[in-house]
Amino acid sequence: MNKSEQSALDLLFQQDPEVAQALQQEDDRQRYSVVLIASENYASKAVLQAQSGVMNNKYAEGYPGRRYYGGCQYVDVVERLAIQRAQQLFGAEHVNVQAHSGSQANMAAYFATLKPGETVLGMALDQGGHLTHGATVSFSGNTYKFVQYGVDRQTETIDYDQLERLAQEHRPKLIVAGCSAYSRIIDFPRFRAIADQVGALLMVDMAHIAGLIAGGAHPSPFPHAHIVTSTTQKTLRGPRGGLILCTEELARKVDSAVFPYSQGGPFMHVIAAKAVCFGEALRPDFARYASQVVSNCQLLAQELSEAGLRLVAGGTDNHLVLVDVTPLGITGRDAESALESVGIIANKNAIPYDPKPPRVTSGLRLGTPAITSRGCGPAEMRQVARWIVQILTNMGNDQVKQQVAQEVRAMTSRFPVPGIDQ
Ligand code: DSN
Repeated sequence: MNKSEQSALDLLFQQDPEVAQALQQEDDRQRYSVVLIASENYASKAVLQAQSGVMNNKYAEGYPGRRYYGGCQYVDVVERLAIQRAQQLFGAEHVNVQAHSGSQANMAAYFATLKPGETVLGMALDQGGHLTHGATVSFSGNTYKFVQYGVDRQTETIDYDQLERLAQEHRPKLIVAGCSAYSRIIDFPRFRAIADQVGALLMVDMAHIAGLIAGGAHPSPFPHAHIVTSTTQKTLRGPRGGLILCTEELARKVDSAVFPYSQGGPFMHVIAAKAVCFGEALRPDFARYASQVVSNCQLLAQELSEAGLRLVAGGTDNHLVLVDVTPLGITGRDAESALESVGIIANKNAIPYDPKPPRVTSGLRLGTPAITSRGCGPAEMRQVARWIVQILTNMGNDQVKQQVAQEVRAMTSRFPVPGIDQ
């Protein structure tokens, strides 16, 4: 923390010690944890600075050059920069950077392409999809007629033949590709071919893999998708927020589905931070980071597999790996909490065809974006895999826990925290 950041924190401690203390504790928690949540990352200092700046104060309904408030000349600059940089990064015809989150980006994408009650194909949440891809507890599953596809029981990879059959049978208006717990490459050309067979539009929710796509470590959904949604905080390593990219043909519908249809004033401070994030992702070192995220994850997966753990879909091509912990005689919930007790932070996750409920689960989702951003490489991946195996095969052994907790503390102390130390 530099001098001016310290004095800002001191000021907050004087004015609101309870909030300041929680911030300080969260800072420490992030510093001394091995963060393996696949959707989390460490944003840079530049991203955090833009996001906490004066643009927080500005109302700017509308779009650059077409606002409903005065005083928008500087927020126009950052929104135009964010749009241009995202276009360059992903090769999209049109970009909307105003969606407040991934779920709101998906909501706007549906509003732009569907009428209530129309049929959509989406991947089931318990097979690796997302709440907003048609789960009945989400607006998506209630507003539209979602038909859910999933993975093959044997290979645990997307069952494209089933997808094709469902498309032929239900003639959807839209097919949604994209996942929150799927470790293999998504075949976007195959999705598009199936969409074309039935005259559907193809939407890709690339939230989890956006940073890999930007860095060339996963095939791009362009030019296959008609509309692409994302968050900016996951592998892309930006501020928390949403993003929509689409063809020129859908541009007006997408913009009006965001504002005025589903949102009011855009978060201009977040849009400024998105511009910084896209600028960072355009640099050559971002491609190195993206490729390291994948190679770190593959090494972690290989080490876990060699130690006897069962990996869903047999391994990984991306930033996450899903471990079936049932052969160890434990649940995902047990695994999450045992690892947390030694400073390794991951999340329980349903595995395909999981008989256990979502608050228990049979799986553990592990991801490498955050530890890669901290500079960890092969040696640390081997070490992290050893710790995970030690903890999960010695549940309730306090001596093992104490030893691993000390080693976690020692390792995390050696790696600077992006956004906090550098
Ligand atoms: N909650 C996010 C995740 O962890 O994958 C998806 O929105």
